[in-house]
Amino acid sequence: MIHQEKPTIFSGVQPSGNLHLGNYLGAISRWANLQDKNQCIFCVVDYHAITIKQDPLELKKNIIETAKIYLASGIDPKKSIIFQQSQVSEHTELAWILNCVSARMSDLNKMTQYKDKAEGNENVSVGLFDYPVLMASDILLYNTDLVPTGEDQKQHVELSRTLAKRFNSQYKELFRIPEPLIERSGARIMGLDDAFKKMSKSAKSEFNYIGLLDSPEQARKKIMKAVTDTGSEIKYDKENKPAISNLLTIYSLLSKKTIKELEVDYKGRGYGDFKKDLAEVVINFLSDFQKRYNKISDKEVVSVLLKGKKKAKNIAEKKLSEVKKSLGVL
Ligand code: AQP
Repeated sequence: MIHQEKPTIFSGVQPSGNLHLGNYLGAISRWANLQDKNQCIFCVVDYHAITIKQDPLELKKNIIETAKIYLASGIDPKKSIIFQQSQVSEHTELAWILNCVSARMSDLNKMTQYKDKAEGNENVSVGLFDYPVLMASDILLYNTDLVPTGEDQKQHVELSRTLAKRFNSQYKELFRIPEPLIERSGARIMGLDDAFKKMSKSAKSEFNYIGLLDSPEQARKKIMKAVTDTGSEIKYDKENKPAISNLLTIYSLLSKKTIKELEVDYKGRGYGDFKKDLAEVVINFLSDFQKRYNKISDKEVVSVLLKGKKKAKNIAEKKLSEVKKSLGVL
């Protein structure tokens, strides 16, 4: 049995640029509230980002930007460990071991995110296919209890559970079985240009997402151009009004008004009025967020990541050596 005082939380975001409201509302904004009652570990998962081609200079900039977004969102390095995945080599080492002893082709063939990203193209990297195994090793190295994520990552957390159970039953009870932590609201923010697909950094059009670093003009333009549904009623109805339901969710989460209150406020008013007000709410949020973001220097971020690396490595090394012993390679 592994004893720990506080539950351990692990989560991460890929530094693939253009972090958006979906990443914020579905994941990062929830993290700060978890810091007091849990041991929190937040990772900039750069080795996940390279499953898709990245420009080296852009990637370097995006790693700093992502960690800065964590800090601007209230993640406190005195309470939580913040680090860069590639700097703790135990992640890739454990991924290889899990690839060999726990993961099966049939498991990975079921992963819907791979299917969405590969879009039937066989000429994609093996890393893109194997991404969920690296994610499992990220989680399992730290005795994680809970993984706060958006809904799109639920299947990957479930795979982590399967891989951990297989290893534990075949070798030794070394891995804690993690649970996904998914909030009801905001877990799947949809694209502004297509309410049937999730908001995504790698979307083909910038009108799909509101970037956390977008200017007020960009944000306003994107909201005003957002797709709407037939009819003119402002009503939450995911089945028949997916676009307005998505905009209502964003409005509610950023304004702290309930969806019911918003429906009452906008009764008898059209989409135009609603979008104008939503644009203001989003711009206010971005302005506050960016004020905090702009106060943080790159130097400060580098120092936070270095300190975080030492703490993370300390935990990861111990777990990996136990794994290696049980495999017979140490
Ligand atoms: N649209 C979304 N709504 C709610 N949560 C979301 N997340 C992502 N998109 C939404 C959550 O954000 C966290 C970080 O995601 P990621 O960077 O690891 O990659 P992703 O899930 O693949 O997100 P993107 O934005 O679609 O990135 P790209 O386009 O680079 O793949 C996760 O917790 C995720 O659930």
